[in-house]
Amino acid sequence: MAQDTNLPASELGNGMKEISDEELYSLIEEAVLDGDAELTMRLVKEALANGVNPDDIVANALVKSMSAVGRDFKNGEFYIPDVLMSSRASHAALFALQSASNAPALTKDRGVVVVGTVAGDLHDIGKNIAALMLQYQRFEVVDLGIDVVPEVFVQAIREHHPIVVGLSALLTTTIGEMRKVIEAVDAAGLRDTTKIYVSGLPVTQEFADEIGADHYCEDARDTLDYVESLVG
Ligand code: B12
Repeated sequence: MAQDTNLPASELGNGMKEISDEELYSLIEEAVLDGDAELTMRLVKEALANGVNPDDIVANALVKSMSAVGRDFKNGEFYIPDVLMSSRASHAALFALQSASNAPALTKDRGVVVVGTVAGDLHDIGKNIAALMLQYQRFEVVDLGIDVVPEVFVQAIREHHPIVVGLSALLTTTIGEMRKVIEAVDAAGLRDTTKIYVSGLPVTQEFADEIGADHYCEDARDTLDYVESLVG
Protein backbone atom coordinates (compact mmCIF):
# COMPACT_ATOMS: atom_id res chain seq x y z
CA MET A 1 0.00 0.00 0.00
CA ALA A 2 1.43 3.37 -0.91
CA GLN A 3 2.24 5.66 1.98
CA ASP A 4 0.04 8.55 0.85
CA THR A 5 -3.15 6.56 1.19
CA ASN A 6 -5.27 7.93 4.01
CA LEU A 7 -7.48 4.91 4.39
CA PRO A 8 -8.23 3.77 7.90
CA ALA A 9 -6.03 0.89 8.95
CA SER A 10 -9.14 -1.04 9.91
CA GLU A 11 -10.25 -0.86 6.30
CA LEU A 12 -7.04 -1.92 4.67
CA GLY A 13 -5.15 -3.85 7.28
CA ASN A 14 -1.46 -3.15 7.59
CA GLY A 15 -0.80 -2.82 3.90
CA MET A 16 -2.39 -3.31 0.51
CA LYS A 17 0.01 -6.15 -0.24
CA GLU A 18 -1.64 -8.18 2.52
CA ILE A 19 -5.01 -7.72 0.94
CA SER A 20 -6.22 -10.27 -1.54
CA ASP A 21 -7.49 -9.16 -4.94
CA GLU A 22 -10.99 -10.22 -3.89
CA GLU A 23 -10.89 -7.98 -0.82
CA LEU A 24 -9.64 -5.16 -2.97
CA TYR A 25 -12.52 -5.62 -5.43
CA SER A 26 -14.93 -5.49 -2.47
CA LEU A 27 -13.38 -2.25 -1.24
CA ILE A 28 -13.68 -0.68 -4.69
CA GLU A 29 -17.25 -1.92 -4.97
CA GLU A 30 -18.06 -0.44 -1.56
CA ALA A 31 -16.45 2.88 -2.45
CA VAL A 32 -18.53 3.09 -5.65
CA LEU A 33 -21.70 2.22 -3.73
CA ASP A 34 -20.82 4.93 -1.19
CA GLY A 35 -20.36 7.35 -4.07
CA ASP A 36 -16.84 8.13 -2.87
CA ALA A 37 -15.07 9.07 -6.10
CA GLU A 38 -11.81 10.01 -4.45
CA LEU A 39 -11.48 6.75 -2.52
CA THR A 40 -12.54 4.74 -5.59
CA MET A 41 -9.87 6.39 -7.69
CA ARG A 42 -7.21 5.86 -5.04
CA LEU A 43 -8.07 2.19 -4.61
CA VAL A 44 -8.03 1.59 -8.36
CA LYS A 45 -4.64 3.30 -8.67
CA GLU A 46 -3.28 1.23 -5.81
CA ALA A 47 -4.65 -1.95 -7.32
CA LEU A 48 -2.99 -1.15 -10.65
CA ALA A 49 0.25 -0.27 -8.90
CA ASN A 50 0.11 -3.68 -7.22
CA GLY A 51 -0.20 -5.38 -10.60
CA VAL A 52 -3.91 -6.19 -10.61
CA ASN A 53 -5.17 -6.69 -14.16
CA PRO A 54 -7.35 -3.71 -15.31
CA ASP A 55 -9.85 -6.08 -16.96
CA ASP A 56 -10.33 -7.83 -13.63
CA ILE A 57 -10.96 -4.52 -11.88
CA VAL A 58 -13.62 -3.69 -14.46
CA ALA A 59 -15.32 -7.09 -14.33
CA ASN A 60 -15.00 -7.89 -10.64
CA ALA A 61 -15.50 -4.46 -9.12
CA LEU A 62 -16.97 -1.88 -11.49
CA VAL A 63 -19.60 -3.85 -13.39
CA LYS A 64 -20.57 -5.56 -10.15
CA SER A 65 -20.90 -2.32 -8.24
CA MET A 66 -23.06 -0.59 -10.86
CA SER A 67 -25.26 -3.67 -11.07
CA ALA A 68 -25.69 -3.39 -7.29
CA VAL A 69 -26.54 0.30 -7.73
CA GLY A 70 -29.17 -0.72 -10.29
CA ARG A 71 -30.59 -3.29 -7.86
CA ASP A 72 -30.74 -0.80 -4.99
CA PHE A 73 -32.29 1.86 -7.23
CA LYS A 74 -34.94 -0.63 -8.29
CA ASN A 75 -35.62 -1.65 -4.68
CA GLY A 76 -36.05 1.97 -3.66
CA GLU A 77 -32.96 1.91 -1.43
CA PHE A 78 -31.11 4.30 -3.76
CA TYR A 79 -32.44 7.58 -5.12
CA ILE A 80 -31.25 9.50 -8.20
CA PRO A 81 -28.68 11.56 -6.24
CA ASP A 82 -27.20 8.31 -4.85
CA VAL A 83 -27.07 6.85 -8.35
CA LEU A 84 -25.37 9.99 -9.64
CA MET A 85 -22.78 9.86 -6.86
CA SER A 86 -22.06 6.21 -7.63
CA SER A 87 -21.82 6.83 -11.36
CA ARG A 88 -19.45 9.70 -10.66
CA ALA A 89 -17.31 7.29 -8.62
CA SER A 90 -17.36 4.71 -11.40
CA HIS A 91 -16.32 7.39 -13.90
CA ALA A 92 -13.43 8.28 -11.61
CA ALA A 93 -12.41 4.62 -11.65
CA LEU A 94 -12.53 4.50 -15.44
CA PHE A 95 -10.46 7.67 -15.57
CA ALA A 96 -7.87 6.12 -13.24
CA LEU A 97 -7.78 3.00 -15.40
CA GLN A 98 -7.35 5.02 -18.58
CA SER A 99 -4.64 7.26 -17.27
CA ALA A 100 -2.69 4.57 -15.43
CA SER A 101 0.88 4.35 -16.58
CA ASN A 102 0.73 0.57 -16.66
CA ALA A 103 -2.58 0.45 -18.52
CA PRO A 104 -2.22 -1.53 -21.76
CA ALA A 105 -4.02 0.03 -24.76
CA LEU A 106 -1.21 2.15 -25.98
CA THR A 107 -1.26 1.00 -29.58
CA LYS A 108 -4.39 1.32 -31.66
CA ASP A 109 -3.56 -0.76 -34.68
CA ARG A 110 -6.58 -3.03 -34.99
CA GLY A 111 -9.11 -0.67 -36.53
CA VAL A 112 -11.72 1.82 -35.44
CA VAL A 113 -14.84 1.19 -33.38
CA VAL A 114 -17.39 3.99 -33.04
CA VAL A 115 -19.60 3.93 -29.94
CA GLY A 116 -22.35 6.18 -28.67
CA THR A 117 -25.49 6.36 -26.56
CA VAL A 118 -28.52 7.14 -28.71
CA ALA A 119 -30.56 10.36 -28.66
CA GLY A 120 -32.55 11.06 -25.52
CA ASP A 121 -30.46 8.71 -23.41
CA LEU A 122 -27.85 9.89 -20.91
CA HIS A 123 -26.64 6.53 -19.62
CA ASP A 124 -23.01 5.92 -20.44
CA ILE A 125 -21.38 3.74 -17.81
CA GLY A 126 -21.81 0.47 -19.72
CA LYS A 127 -20.72 2.09 -22.95
CA ASN A 128 -17.63 3.52 -21.29
CA ILE A 129 -16.70 0.15 -19.85
CA ALA A 130 -17.09 -1.51 -23.25
CA ALA A 131 -15.06 1.28 -24.87
CA LEU A 132 -12.27 0.87 -22.37
CA MET A 133 -12.11 -2.89 -22.87
CA LEU A 134 -11.87 -2.39 -26.63
CA GLN A 135 -9.06 0.10 -26.15
CA TYR A 136 -7.18 -2.42 -24.06
CA GLN A 137 -7.37 -4.77 -27.05
CA ARG A 138 -5.71 -2.11 -29.27
CA PHE A 139 -8.81 -0.87 -31.07
CA GLU A 140 -9.16 2.85 -31.66
CA VAL A 141 -12.43 3.89 -30.06
CA VAL A 142 -14.24 6.98 -31.29
CA ASP A 143 -16.69 7.70 -28.49
CA LEU A 144 -19.47 10.03 -29.61
CA GLY A 145 -20.77 10.35 -26.04
CA ILE A 146 -24.41 10.46 -24.95
CA ASP A 147 -27.63 11.73 -26.52
CA VAL A 148 -26.25 11.18 -30.03
CA VAL A 149 -28.57 11.87 -32.96
CA PRO A 150 -28.49 9.61 -36.07
CA GLU A 151 -26.78 12.25 -38.26
CA VAL A 152 -23.77 12.28 -35.94
CA PHE A 153 -23.37 8.50 -36.26
CA VAL A 154 -23.58 8.89 -40.06
CA GLN A 155 -20.96 11.63 -40.01
CA ALA A 156 -18.66 9.53 -37.80
CA ILE A 157 -18.89 6.58 -40.21
CA ARG A 158 -17.96 8.85 -43.14
CA GLU A 159 -15.06 10.30 -41.22
CA HIS A 160 -13.61 7.29 -39.40
CA HIS A 161 -14.54 4.25 -41.54
CA PRO A 162 -15.13 2.03 -38.49
CA ILE A 163 -15.19 -1.77 -38.58
CA VAL A 164 -18.22 -1.56 -36.37
CA VAL A 165 -20.54 0.94 -34.69
CA GLY A 166 -21.84 0.14 -31.18
CA LEU A 167 -25.12 1.71 -30.12
CA SER A 168 -26.12 1.88 -26.48
CA ALA A 169 -29.53 2.54 -24.90
CA LEU A 170 -30.72 1.92 -21.35
CA LEU A 171 -34.29 3.16 -21.62
CA THR A 172 -37.26 1.45 -23.19
CA THR A 173 -38.21 4.92 -24.44
CA THR A 174 -34.94 5.37 -26.36
CA ILE A 175 -34.18 1.98 -27.88
CA GLY A 176 -36.36 3.02 -30.85
CA GLU A 177 -33.62 5.52 -31.69
CA MET A 178 -31.42 2.57 -32.64
CA ARG A 179 -33.72 1.81 -35.53
CA LYS A 180 -33.48 5.45 -36.62
CA VAL A 181 -29.69 5.27 -36.63
CA ILE A 182 -29.73 2.14 -38.78
CA GLU A 183 -32.22 3.75 -41.17
CA ALA A 184 -30.11 6.92 -41.41
CA VAL A 185 -26.96 4.91 -42.11
CA ASP A 186 -28.86 2.99 -44.76
CA ALA A 187 -30.26 6.17 -46.34
CA ALA A 188 -26.73 7.61 -46.50
CA GLY A 189 -25.64 4.58 -48.51
CA LEU A 190 -23.20 3.46 -45.80
CA ARG A 191 -24.90 0.35 -44.47
CA ASP A 192 -22.60 -2.01 -46.38
CA THR A 193 -19.46 -0.29 -45.18
CA THR A 194 -19.80 -1.06 -41.48
CA LYS A 195 -21.41 -3.45 -39.03
CA ILE A 196 -23.80 -2.09 -36.42
CA TYR A 197 -24.36 -3.74 -33.07
CA VAL A 198 -26.69 -2.81 -30.26
CA SER A 199 -26.41 -3.13 -26.51
CA GLY A 200 -27.97 -2.05 -23.23
CA LEU A 201 -30.37 -3.27 -20.59
CA PRO A 202 -33.70 -3.27 -22.54
CA VAL A 203 -32.14 -4.51 -25.79
CA THR A 204 -32.69 -8.13 -26.77
CA GLN A 205 -31.63 -10.39 -29.63
CA GLU A 206 -35.20 -10.25 -30.94
CA PHE A 207 -35.14 -6.48 -30.98
CA ALA A 208 -31.76 -6.43 -32.71
CA ASP A 209 -33.10 -8.76 -35.41
CA GLU A 210 -36.24 -6.68 -35.78
CA ILE A 211 -34.38 -3.43 -36.47
CA GLY A 212 -31.80 -5.06 -38.73
CA ALA A 213 -28.76 -4.73 -36.47
CA ASP A 214 -25.85 -7.01 -37.28
CA HIS A 215 -25.40 -8.15 -33.72
CA TYR A 216 -26.69 -7.91 -30.17
CA CYS A 217 -24.08 -7.66 -27.41
CA GLU A 218 -25.19 -8.73 -23.99
CA ASP A 219 -22.22 -7.23 -22.18
CA ALA A 220 -18.79 -5.74 -22.66
CA ARG A 221 -17.11 -9.16 -22.81
CA ASP A 222 -19.44 -10.19 -25.63
CA THR A 223 -18.49 -6.98 -27.43
CA LEU A 224 -14.87 -7.99 -27.43
CA ASP A 225 -15.66 -11.44 -28.78
CA TYR A 226 -17.79 -9.93 -31.53
CA VAL A 227 -15.30 -7.28 -32.63
CA GLU A 228 -12.47 -9.83 -32.44
CA SER A 229 -14.49 -12.15 -34.68
CA LEU A 230 -14.79 -9.36 -37.26
CA VAL A 231 -11.09 -8.65 -37.46
CA GLY A 232 -9.94 -12.26 -37.11
C1 B12 B 1 -26.76 4.79 -13.41
C2 B12 B 1 -28.21 4.96 -13.85
C3 B12 B 1 -28.65 6.25 -14.14
C4 B12 B 1 -27.72 7.46 -14.10
C5 B12 B 1 -26.87 7.43 -15.39
C6 B12 B 1 -25.47 7.96 -15.15
C7 B12 B 1 -24.55 7.62 -16.28
N1 B12 B 1 -23.57 8.46 -16.42
O1 B12 B 1 -24.69 6.61 -16.99
C8 B12 B 1 -28.75 8.64 -14.07
C9 B12 B 1 -29.04 9.01 -12.63
C10 B12 B 1 -28.36 9.87 -14.85
C11 B12 B 1 -30.00 7.96 -14.60
C12 B12 B 1 -31.05 8.67 -15.10
C13 B12 B 1 -32.25 8.08 -15.50
N2 B12 B 1 -32.58 6.78 -15.40
CO1 B12 B 1 -31.29 5.40 -14.99
N3 B12 B 1 -30.32 3.97 -14.32
C14 B12 B 1 -29.09 3.84 -13.91
C15 B12 B 1 -28.86 2.42 -13.40
C16 B12 B 1 -29.03 2.44 -11.89
C17 B12 B 1 -27.54 1.75 -13.72
C18 B12 B 1 -27.15 1.71 -15.20
C19 B12 B 1 -25.72 1.25 -15.33
O2 B12 B 1 -24.82 2.07 -15.42
N4 B12 B 1 -25.50 -0.08 -15.21
C20 B12 B 1 -24.15 -0.66 -15.15
C21 B12 B 1 -23.61 -0.91 -16.54
C22 B12 B 1 -22.21 -1.52 -16.42
O3 B12 B 1 -24.45 -1.83 -17.16
P1 B12 B 1 -25.10 -1.60 -18.60
O4 B12 B 1 -25.34 -0.15 -18.85
O5 B12 B 1 -26.22 -2.54 -18.79
O6 B12 B 1 -23.92 -1.98 -19.58
C23 B12 B 1 -23.46 -3.29 -19.82
C24 B12 B 1 -24.11 -3.91 -21.05
O7 B12 B 1 -25.44 -3.47 -21.26
C25 B12 B 1 -23.19 -3.55 -22.18
N5 B12 B 1 -23.33 -2.23 -22.81
C26 B12 B 1 -24.08 -1.17 -22.46
N6 B12 B 1 -23.92 -0.16 -23.31
C27 B12 B 1 -23.05 -0.59 -24.23
C28 B12 B 1 -22.55 0.07 -25.34
C29 B12 B 1 -21.66 -0.57 -26.15
C30 B12 B 1 -21.13 0.14 -27.34
C31 B12 B 1 -21.30 -1.89 -25.83
C32 B12 B 1 -20.38 -2.57 -26.67
C33 B12 B 1 -21.79 -2.54 -24.71
C34 B12 B 1 -22.66 -1.88 -23.92
O8 B12 B 1 -21.93 -3.64 -21.58
C35 B12 B 1 -22.00 -3.14 -20.24
C36 B12 B 1 -21.00 -3.86 -19.38
O9 B12 B 1 -21.19 -5.24 -19.38
C37 B12 B 1 -30.02 1.64 -14.12
C38 B12 B 1 -30.51 0.37 -13.43
C39 B12 B 1 -29.90 -0.89 -14.02
N7 B12 B 1 -30.19 -1.98 -13.38
O10 B12 B 1 -29.24 -0.90 -15.03
C40 B12 B 1 -31.09 2.74 -14.20
C41 B12 B 1 -32.15 2.68 -15.31
C42 B12 B 1 -31.54 2.30 -16.63
N8 B12 B 1 -32.61 4.07 -15.34
C43 B12 B 1 -33.89 4.16 -15.49
C44 B12 B 1 -34.59 5.38 -15.55
C45 B12 B 1 -36.10 5.29 -15.59
C46 B12 B 1 -33.92 6.62 -15.55
C47 B12 B 1 -34.56 8.01 -15.64
C48 B12 B 1 -35.73 8.14 -16.62
C49 B12 B 1 -34.97 8.37 -14.20
C50 B12 B 1 -35.75 9.63 -14.03
N9 B12 B 1 -36.94 9.43 -13.51
O11 B12 B 1 -35.28 10.69 -14.37
C51 B12 B 1 -33.37 8.90 -16.05
C52 B12 B 1 -33.26 9.02 -17.56
C53 B12 B 1 -32.19 9.96 -18.01
C54 B12 B 1 -31.94 9.84 -19.50
N10 B12 B 1 -32.59 10.65 -20.30
O12 B12 B 1 -31.17 9.00 -19.91
C55 B12 B 1 -34.56 2.82 -15.63
C56 B12 B 1 -34.96 2.46 -17.05
C57 B12 B 1 -36.30 1.79 -17.10
C58 B12 B 1 -36.79 1.60 -18.46
N11 B12 B 1 -37.54 0.53 -18.60
O13 B12 B 1 -36.58 2.32 -19.38
C59 B12 B 1 -33.48 1.87 -14.99
C60 B12 B 1 -33.49 0.44 -15.55
C61 B12 B 1 -33.77 1.83 -13.48
C62 B12 B 1 -35.07 1.16 -13.11
N12 B12 B 1 -35.03 -0.09 -12.73
O14 B12 B 1 -36.10 1.75 -13.16
N13 B12 B 1 -29.92 6.63 -14.51
